[in-house]
Amino acid sequence: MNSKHSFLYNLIIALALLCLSFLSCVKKPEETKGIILGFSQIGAESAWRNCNTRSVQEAAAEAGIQLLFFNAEQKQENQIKAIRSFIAYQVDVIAFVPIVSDGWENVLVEAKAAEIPVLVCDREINIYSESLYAGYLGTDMLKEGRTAAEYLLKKYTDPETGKISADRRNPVKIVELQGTEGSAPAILRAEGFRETLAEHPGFEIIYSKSGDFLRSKGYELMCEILEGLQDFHVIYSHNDGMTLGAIDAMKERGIKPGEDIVIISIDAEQAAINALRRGEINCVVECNPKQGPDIMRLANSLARKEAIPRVIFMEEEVFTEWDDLSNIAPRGY
Ligand code: GZL
Repeated sequence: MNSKHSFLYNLIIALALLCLSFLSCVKKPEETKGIILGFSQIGAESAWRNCNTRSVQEAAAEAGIQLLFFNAEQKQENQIKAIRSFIAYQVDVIAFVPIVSDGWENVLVEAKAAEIPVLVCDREINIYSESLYAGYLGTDMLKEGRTAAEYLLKKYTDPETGKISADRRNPVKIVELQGTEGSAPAILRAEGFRETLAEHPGFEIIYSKSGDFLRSKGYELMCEILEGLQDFHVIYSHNDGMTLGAIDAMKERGIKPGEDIVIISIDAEQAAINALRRGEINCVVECNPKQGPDIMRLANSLARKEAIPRVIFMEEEVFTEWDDLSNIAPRGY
């Protein structure tokens, strides 16, 4: 980020804090009963993320919580700046979605020194001491990877014999579109997928690259793959945005997604469920973005100095080509 952008970002934070200070001075006493929650969101990279943001903002309003919300525009440095501003402003609780797993030690030591509890949301972090944050609320991404692999094993299992048709001589060749490098979803979805396939030598990941959870990059990677690779049988994509971009590239070349190539995707945004219903995706693993109400409940507990569970996973399910897809409720993202 160049110095001009950095200056602008700092200015935005300063102005937001100034406005909040002014508002908290002029608000009627009964309106300032709610706690002040500082929330650092990573950006707006996908429909999933935008729903996650809406969920946080709507739940804060519903709970009467004063939300100091900063969008980091996909930069960890902006998240660290925002958290430092929350500390300076002495918010009651800090919550953030760590864009990547590493690099949070220093700012979390500062929050601990300021005695402000921190809730890690959506993506997990790698840190030497769990005492530096109060707890994690998000989705079980290792399980999401395992679920994707379990679908694939079933897809290639002969229902009569129960035997898996893929073997070393006839391997199933897999292309993986990974999420943001260094992020918990990219790391854990890859790990869960691989560990589940590990004892089945007939499944080979022949290509794996990061599309940064972006539809545009999913399209670019698939163009690169289709122009370069010989043949492959499966796409395992870490989010629906990249999947939909890849499908665009396949259709431009007359390739039938879901028929010529088996497609497994994660998130379960509406567009992916619609593609599943059209037979263009074969399996959609849900990743639940509607974390706002739970975040507010936990923030209020932390503000009351109550302990919270170390890890809380959101409820989620999986939708496959074999299911009755008619009764899936509108996704809202
Ligand atoms: C997963 C979340 C991921 C989604 C993407 O919990 O962090 O980030 O799978 C989003 O769609 O961009």
